[in-house]
Amino acid sequence: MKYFQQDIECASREKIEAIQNEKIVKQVKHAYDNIPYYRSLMDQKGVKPEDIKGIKDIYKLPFLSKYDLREQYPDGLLAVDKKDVVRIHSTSGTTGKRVIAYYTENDLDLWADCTARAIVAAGGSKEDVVQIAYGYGLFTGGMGLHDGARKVGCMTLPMSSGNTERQIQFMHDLKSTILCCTPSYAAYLGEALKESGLTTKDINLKAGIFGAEPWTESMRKDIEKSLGIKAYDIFGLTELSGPGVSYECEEQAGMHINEDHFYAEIINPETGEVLGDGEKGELVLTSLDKEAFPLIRYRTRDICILNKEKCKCGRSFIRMAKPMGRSDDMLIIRGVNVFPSQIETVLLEQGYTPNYLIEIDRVNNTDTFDIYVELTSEQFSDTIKDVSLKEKELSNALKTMLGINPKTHLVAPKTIARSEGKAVRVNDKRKLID
Ligand code: DLL
Repeated sequence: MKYFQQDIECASREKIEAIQNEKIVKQVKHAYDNIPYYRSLMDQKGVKPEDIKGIKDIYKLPFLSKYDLREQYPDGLLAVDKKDVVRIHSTSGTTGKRVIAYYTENDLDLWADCTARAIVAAGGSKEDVVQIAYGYGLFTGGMGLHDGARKVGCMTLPMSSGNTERQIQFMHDLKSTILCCTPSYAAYLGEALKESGLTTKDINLKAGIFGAEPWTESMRKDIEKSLGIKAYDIFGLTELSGPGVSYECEEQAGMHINEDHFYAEIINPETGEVLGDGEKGELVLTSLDKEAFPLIRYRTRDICILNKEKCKCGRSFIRMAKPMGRSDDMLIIRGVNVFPSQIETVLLEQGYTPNYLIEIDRVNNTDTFDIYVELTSEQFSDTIKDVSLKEKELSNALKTMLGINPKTHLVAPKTIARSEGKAVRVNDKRKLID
């Protein structure tokens, strides 16, 4: 089995556009009729549902952002009767109010199709044992991949995140073939496998489906090596269902957007102007058929590029590049824009692990910028004599990438806390807001 739903995954452009044209007209009317807040936004913009005759008219509609979701917390954007809602999920955000996303039975069914497509694209079938080590609960990762694996007919292990020893034991004893978790947890499981005395030959894993946070190509190579697998990227966000907005195929060259369910645009985040093909900007997504929580032109804050070229895998869905950070992940240190993903790229290029912590503070009105990087046991014994030289070399490489000079600290193995879910890489101690 190469595709889960070949008729749509490999459909002609005309067919995909026809589906989008039909769905957007219905979806705008649904949101306008059932969400008073959305109706007022459209009224303010002077646009009526009748003005939307197809997907090409989408630019006429207002954007939605996290601001609107907070304003309307907890259910101001719910478009169906509560009795038709069968589940909620919520974001892990630590600032402001959490986002609550609502699902009808049909919403869950279509979402499961999306994650099932991702599992099949990663080589999954009824023969597979899928170990799900994303968190279960309010986070969408666990249940999102779970429902997809069930649809494919895989034997599904609902491990949730954490309890690393048990993860390795079940992986070995139950012969898991596909692992689903965050890339940082996958890297940790790779380390844990080695420490347990097992090698990749002792387990049956062939693939991993990793997402929920930015990760680099070098991190992909590290994980592929430490677990003996092919690592696939998967993208999504709670507001738009969860994992499965887009997924990678065997070409590993961008994630195919499930265009029958989501319409993607790239805009200039400052002006809101829609950008042309191949231009880098903020990803804006529209859910074309969500009943309970129909977000239209939602600004994700993820910075990425769309690619409309045909993929060798045979799927016709357009692809999005790995989002290498959100506009709100960006740190401004001494006035310079810094993305944690840039730091990670340098660390991996220089042969370090992706176990690091960025610490920023403000002393005498100047930002301090420290990066703690963990050494492996081998590096630790090799480096101990010339730590300060190595630290200087690393600071120089980082300066070339970032434009500013961090103070790097090479630290002993196992001194930086591991994450079982999304990694925490930044400790910003500056008190910039009272
Ligand atoms: O992280 C949904 C998810 C679960 C995706 C499991 C993939 C796998 P949220 O917690 O709402 O939802 O966070 C969404 O995470 O806007 C991106 O900034 C980031 N993100 C998600 N997937 C990727 C990825 C889930 N593959 C936010 N690469 C998004 C980079 C990602 N960033």
